[in-house]
Amino acid sequence: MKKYYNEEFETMPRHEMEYWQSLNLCKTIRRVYDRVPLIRQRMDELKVKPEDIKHIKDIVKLPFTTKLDLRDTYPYGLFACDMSEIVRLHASSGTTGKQIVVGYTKKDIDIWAECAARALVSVGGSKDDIVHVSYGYGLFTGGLGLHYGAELLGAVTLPASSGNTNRQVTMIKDFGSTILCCTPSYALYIGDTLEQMGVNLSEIKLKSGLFGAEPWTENMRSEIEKRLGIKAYDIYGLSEISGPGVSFDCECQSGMHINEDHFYPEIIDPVTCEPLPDGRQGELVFTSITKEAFPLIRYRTRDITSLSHEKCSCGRTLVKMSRLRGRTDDMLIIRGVNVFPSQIESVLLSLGQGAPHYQMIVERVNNLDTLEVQVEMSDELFSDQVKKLDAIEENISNAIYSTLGLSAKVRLVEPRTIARSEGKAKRVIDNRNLK
Ligand code: DLL
Repeated sequence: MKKYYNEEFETMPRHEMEYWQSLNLCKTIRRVYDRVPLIRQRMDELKVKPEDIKHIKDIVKLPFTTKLDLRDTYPYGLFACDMSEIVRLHASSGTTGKQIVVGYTKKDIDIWAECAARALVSVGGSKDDIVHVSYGYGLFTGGLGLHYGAELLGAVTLPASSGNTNRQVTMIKDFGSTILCCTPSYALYIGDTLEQMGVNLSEIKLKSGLFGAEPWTENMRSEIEKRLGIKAYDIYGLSEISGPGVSFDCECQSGMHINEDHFYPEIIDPVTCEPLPDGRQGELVFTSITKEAFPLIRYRTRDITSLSHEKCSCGRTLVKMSRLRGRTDDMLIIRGVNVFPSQIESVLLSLGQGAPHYQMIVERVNNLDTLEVQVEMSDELFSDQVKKLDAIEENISNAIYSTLGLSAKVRLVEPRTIARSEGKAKRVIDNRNLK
């Protein structure tokens, strides 16, 4: 069985990788400067010409791109090729404003498929697998991204899409799916459904899963591994850069290798925009150095992570990014305390109380923020002894206070009462009407 999909690039020595990146950055900058008016204007303002970019390290001379730029140039303003060369469009809805539209040429699609295939091989996939794709198909990149990766690998590709969870379980069992691809919250939902349908783990052949598209935690990883009897791996991507496969976990499960021969990463301080060294958490910035249709230059993802160039025992030399901490924009500030939903999730899972289904409800009462955390009880916990429930709520509330310094009202709710998501989970309901 292959250990790498593309050994040459996945294990490339650093100096060769830098040479490749430099070459491709120069080509991309020339292309973008000639074809994308906004970037040309920004570079002219900074007095940077394409010929000033000779090495990948020169990237710091270039202007940043933000989501606002994508909205302002909607729909095709940042495309760097003719529409006749585009073979696919994807779009991301986002929570506010216009959606953003991303185009791919045939070559862009081939590269994306290879990135997804690298991820599948990294989690033990081969042409002998049945890859069950339960990410949504459509404008969202999850479904089609892994679909093309699995087909490129020569695996049996099952385009299950999301939804109809009983049927998903039946397919997993009857068709013998071996690799599951979906959001981590949906993986847990599938786990619940397996249990409810009385399907035993010995009746299914799943061995691993590629879970991403939303923040999750190490505790959630253990929970999925236990419930589905598999190894659970993280996969990252974003519509603007490429769908799933921008980076992926390897067998070490200790950070995701970035396909940096296509997507060059930097970490910056989100306030000062200064580059940060390995190990420091900050905002992830990507430059797509091989894209034809939609090459973004120093795109600020708003995702928070850190990079590591340390040697990985899987043999890959591709730089690793740590599990995502959240986004600069899903960080809630509640009574001055910065809170990421993933921190609440960690607390809940570390207590081992309640199923990892929760929702945070933020209100503003008399100018004061309040946080209520609704936690769904597991069936075992479900009990009508009010005293016991009170004690559990208090215990969770204390743990949130001691970890985050934030007092929260905790309310246990009955099993299966928090709306399940078939895609990205909605963890926060913010009723504060903040601008
Ligand atoms: O979520 C692409 C994708 C599909 C990735 C399937 C992985 C698997 P968007 O809808 O554009 O694209 O959302 C991108 O989702 O900026 C992150 O904030 C978040 N995200 C994606 N993967 C992860 C992950 C797809 N593994 C946004 N962990 C990104 C945490 C993730 N957050």
